[in-house]
Amino acid sequence: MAKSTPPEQAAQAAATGFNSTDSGPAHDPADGMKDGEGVAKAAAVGKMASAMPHNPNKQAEHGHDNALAPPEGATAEPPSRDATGSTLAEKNHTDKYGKPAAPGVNAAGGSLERVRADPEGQPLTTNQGVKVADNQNSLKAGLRGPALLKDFILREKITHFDHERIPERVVHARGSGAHGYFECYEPLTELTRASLFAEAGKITPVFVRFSTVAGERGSKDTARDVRGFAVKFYTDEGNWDLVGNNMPVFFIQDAMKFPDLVHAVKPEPHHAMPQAASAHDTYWDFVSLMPESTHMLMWQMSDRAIPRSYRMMQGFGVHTFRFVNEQGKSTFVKFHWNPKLGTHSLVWDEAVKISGADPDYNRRDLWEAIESGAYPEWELCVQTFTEEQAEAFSFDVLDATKIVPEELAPLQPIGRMVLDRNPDNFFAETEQVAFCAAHVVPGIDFTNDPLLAGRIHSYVDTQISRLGGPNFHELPINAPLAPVQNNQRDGMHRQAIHRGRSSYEPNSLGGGCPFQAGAQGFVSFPEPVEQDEVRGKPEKFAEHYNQAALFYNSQTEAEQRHIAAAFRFELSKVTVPAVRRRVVSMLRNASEELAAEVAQGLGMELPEAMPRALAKPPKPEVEVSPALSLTARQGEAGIQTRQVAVLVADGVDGDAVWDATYALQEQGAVVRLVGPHIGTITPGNGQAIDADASLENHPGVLFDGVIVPGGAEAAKRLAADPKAREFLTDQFLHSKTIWASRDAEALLRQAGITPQDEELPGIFVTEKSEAKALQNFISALGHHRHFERERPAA
Ligand code: HDE
Repeated sequence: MAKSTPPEQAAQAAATGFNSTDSGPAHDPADGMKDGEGVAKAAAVGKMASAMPHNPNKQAEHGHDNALAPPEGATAEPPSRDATGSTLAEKNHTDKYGKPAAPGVNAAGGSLERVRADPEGQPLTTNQGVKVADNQNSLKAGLRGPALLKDFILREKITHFDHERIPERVVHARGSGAHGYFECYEPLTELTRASLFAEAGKITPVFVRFSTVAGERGSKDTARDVRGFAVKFYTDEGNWDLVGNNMPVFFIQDAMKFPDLVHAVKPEPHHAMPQAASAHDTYWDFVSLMPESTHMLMWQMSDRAIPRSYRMMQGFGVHTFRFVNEQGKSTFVKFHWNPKLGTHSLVWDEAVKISGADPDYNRRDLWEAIESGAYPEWELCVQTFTEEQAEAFSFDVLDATKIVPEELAPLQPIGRMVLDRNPDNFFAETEQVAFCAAHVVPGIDFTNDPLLAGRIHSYVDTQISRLGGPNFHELPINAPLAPVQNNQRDGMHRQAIHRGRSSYEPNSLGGGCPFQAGAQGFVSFPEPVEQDEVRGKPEKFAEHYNQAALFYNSQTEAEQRHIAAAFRFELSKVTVPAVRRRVVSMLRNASEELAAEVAQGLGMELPEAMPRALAKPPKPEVEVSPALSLTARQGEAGIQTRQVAVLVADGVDGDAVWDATYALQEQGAVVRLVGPHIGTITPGNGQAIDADASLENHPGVLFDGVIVPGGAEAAKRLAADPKAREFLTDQFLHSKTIWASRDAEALLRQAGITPQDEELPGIFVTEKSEAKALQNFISALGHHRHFERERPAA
């Protein structure tokens, strides 16, 4: 018969065994044993582990009802802090290892404050904190002697420099970002349990990155391209990334085709040309074999693809998502961002010239607007509809090449986003930010859109190679404000130092923590699925042209003209005529008028219409939707942040210069005094003018409007300057607002502006610079463009 261990012997065993990191005694030490902290810790661990004689949640892991309402994980109160710690020695501290962990806190996350670095008043050091005495010279054997290998300071500096670059994004490599906040208008609790929509006035911090898609990191901003519009919401229930574009549809319907699309649009593999442009063979070859892209091509060939400013473009979530409320009820939702400044674009000739004059045009615009306090703002709107409504639509809401016209589901504004803070450091914030279509929060869920499915995988995967490992979520810009606690461990560049020895769940040695959150956590919407496993598309996906026609037919004449010109330009760059023919044959199914115009512009016969994938397309519910035109949103901000040039040269009417400048500035416009050179200009009256831009460094394409004030002498000088002529010609051809003094008549004529043109909208030529003329200029500038005067060839 086995004898039980006498108490003294047990105490003795405990005194040795409980301090061992290997095997231990058969019995928990008794409470209150005086054999040191190791024994006390062992007593506490034993007590905590005994509180979980089995996993009490096992039964609740089964069955449908439990799946919808998972139980909270089991925990046991630790009898002391030591019970869950990694080490008893944590109570010792130095400046480096600091104080013990605060219970429940992961200090690797949270606000960016914890990592800001400011060198004010500080000497230069190495990465090891050693002060550097001389930052000018490498260490040499004698002043003219060889450099020495032991120069650890030089080697550290150069080695770090050698590794400064990281891979650029596979797509959307070129981008610009800003911080800001989202403010909820009203509680949306009937629709969603997402905490950021729970209360009126609730503020959620955001980081936004706008981008082009095809170009490399250093490519121009004004390429004809889709723009990324990615928003990271740091909600109190975790990060939600709404990774959208400035166009509401996409080229393809299934993630399987994404690498093909991107290979086709990127520079061609043999000679790596063209940069940041879709105007080449492989792109048009691919899209013309993929007629589902027709709708997106209409958007991409429209002025939407050359936005005047990131601040003046819409954003779209593209896919249909789900809102899920507290009761688990789901509603389909589409997300739209509408800019307060309205939707405005460049024209193609202007975009091409800007790419030379200022390749950072959109980046600069965003930065300067925020620095000047003119914070860009968007309203977040949703379209919501039920599963039954969706089934009745003539198109499939899981098809990312289709919109839900606003006529079928109106926009409901639910909040606003303001960008009010530029990043401190482009690399640390804008470059390292990692958006991910899989980042959703409780209350927002996916649908079965097969394009979205691929995205849910792709984003995390790509960050692993771009940001060098699986811990990119710990980079300060990516770390959520909501606490992060899990059992993921290790990997490259780990920041968090995890206390305790359990890194698995369930556990009793960490008191059960971190425990599964149960119903308060993310519960996936239980969409019923019972079908054959197949590779294929639903029938409705086969209709490719109804919405391409809807888009084209909803545009103004000028917008339609621009679409035709864009197709003409892009296809003129295609070197294989068969590819051109194929595109035009595809366009015939969307708009005979457009196809004919493009064919004519390319000097080719109209080919047969492309055979349709769906012989008898359904009749669309909506054939014209005014909301699809850029003109539907003029904005509420008048001339705010619009760039106006006042041309100055020696002899200019100084009073007129300042009257115009002050009046425009008062209304929020940005005025630049543009001279033949920067620096001092001597006006005909008043004090000297300091020109802050020159005709050379700021050509006309960079401005939304121009004023040529009076002063015969100045007008003569400008008329003699080819750059001033080109300035006015571009302003005129790009349908911008021009106000010139009669003194500048010769300049106007040389710029191709005839006496008849002076009667056209947006052109003012006056004898004097009187206040009324200024008011006319300002109100015309508020219209942004005067396409009525556009010459068809422009
Ligand atoms: Fe992306 N996309 N994408 N995309 N996307 C990336 O992720 C991908 C798609 C979008 O500012 C990549 O971090 C797949 C649609 C934006 O950092 C990559 C598919 C929409 C950004 C990726 C799509 C987008 C990206 C490259 C089809 C609009 C830039 C670098 C299945 C709703 C985010 C990165 C930023 C970036 C994959 C299609 C928007 C490779 C597989 C549709 C705004 O993961």
